[in-house]
Amino acid sequence: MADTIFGKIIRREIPADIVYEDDQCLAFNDISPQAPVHILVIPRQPYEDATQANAATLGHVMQVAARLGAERCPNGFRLVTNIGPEAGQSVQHLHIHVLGGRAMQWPPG
Ligand code: DGP
Repeated sequence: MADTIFGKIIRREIPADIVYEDDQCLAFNDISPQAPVHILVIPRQPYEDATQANAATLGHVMQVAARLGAERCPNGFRLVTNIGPEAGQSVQHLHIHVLGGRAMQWPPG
């Protein structure tokens, strides 16, 4: 698949505010935060979206996202992954948004 800006972050070719990493994934603050806490969790493997990732990778990034949310947002948080143009996916590398630190609306826009 095509390289993306997130591939450059993984390879440290461009800077990012990294808050967590392990052998399978990286988590960093979103450049355009939509909430006081807005972290992106991405696998090192460049799957295009959640439909392409294997279960172990998807499970791992979701687990890391949930742990980061629980650590930083004691009153609750939201995990989101956008898939495709109508959902607003702008980077074609699987990423889980961790959003929290304020009350959320439902349904999302
Ligand atoms: P999505 O719309 O679901 O594809 O979310 C992509 C997110 O990626 C969006 O919230 C902005 C963020 N983003 C895009 N480019 C960069 C970047 O270079 N650095 C960081 N930290 N975040 C980025």
